[in-house]
Amino acid sequence: MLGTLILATAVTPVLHAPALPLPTQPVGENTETDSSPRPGENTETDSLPDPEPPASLAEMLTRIVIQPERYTGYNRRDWRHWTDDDRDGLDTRQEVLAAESRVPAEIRGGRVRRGYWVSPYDNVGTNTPGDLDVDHVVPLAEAHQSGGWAWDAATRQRYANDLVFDHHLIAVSAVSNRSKGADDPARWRPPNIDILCPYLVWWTTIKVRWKLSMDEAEYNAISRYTDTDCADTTIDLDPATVEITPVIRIRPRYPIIPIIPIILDLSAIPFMSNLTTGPRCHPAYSPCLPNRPGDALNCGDLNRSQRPVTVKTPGVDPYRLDRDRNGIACAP
Ligand SMILES: [Ca+2]
Ligand SMILES: [Ca+2]
Repeated sequence: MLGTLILATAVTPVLHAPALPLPTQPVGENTETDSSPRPGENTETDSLPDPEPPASLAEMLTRIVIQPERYTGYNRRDWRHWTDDDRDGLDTRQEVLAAESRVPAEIRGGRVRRGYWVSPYDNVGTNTPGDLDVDHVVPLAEAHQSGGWAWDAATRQRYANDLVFDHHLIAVSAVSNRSKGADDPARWRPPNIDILCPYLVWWTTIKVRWKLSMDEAEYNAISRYTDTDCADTTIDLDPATVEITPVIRIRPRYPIIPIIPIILDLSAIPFMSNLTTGPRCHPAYSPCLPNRPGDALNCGDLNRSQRPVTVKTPGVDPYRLDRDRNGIACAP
């Protein structure tokens, strides 16, 4: 990855993880199992100047706009990820795995087959890529609700595949990533205490780079560490921000329905029928999950209040959340 951002601490290095024994089990081939603000409100923060490196966490936070987040309209499919932008045969996930392996990664057929990784969230080591998720440190759902809702498709794709900042995407144990879900630091922080300050700096840096806002609880959860635990954690930022292309489009979200003087049965009109009878919550799940056509939701899109998910009827699981088919999915 192109490392233009460097994490440093003035007193105690905090980025390294304790040495762990190398797992000794053989690595089988192909073991990888991929595993609000009001509408129209502008979240752009173009007026902010780029920070001068190095910046402390407290300084980084001064560049953040605090405002309510927008919890509607997110669809993971709008954020095209795992592209191969440099056309070298490795998609973004494979690029991250190859870059973060602590030994030279074995690559065949466009996939990383073997290496050695230590998941920073929980200090778990593995040489099996299938044990790992490549995590968006600021999840796609969080990016959507804190400003990405206004971006065009190309900007979302660049965000979803950002390899410029080394800590935008990181390889972590699938278990730790599932516990994180789409939570921000108000609700989830890594269990490995050694990585807490770097994590908060990565999180804040990503929000600054991509001009994303924070909600008040999120901001407060991070700022409580700025003068104590993380006071000495700094980051070099050069360059700071990326180009954001908002969707510049002023037109109604739904087709304009001509005014009909007398409508006795709205369900006779297909579009109106959807509006009047379509359930907001997907009928297969409890608690309420958004009702979207197709496979358009995964556990990483859910907030803590939405997990665990109960599959009401065994086997009826359109989003394929319940991998072990026990009726409970996305357990924290
Ligand atoms: Ca590539
Ligand atoms: Ca948030």
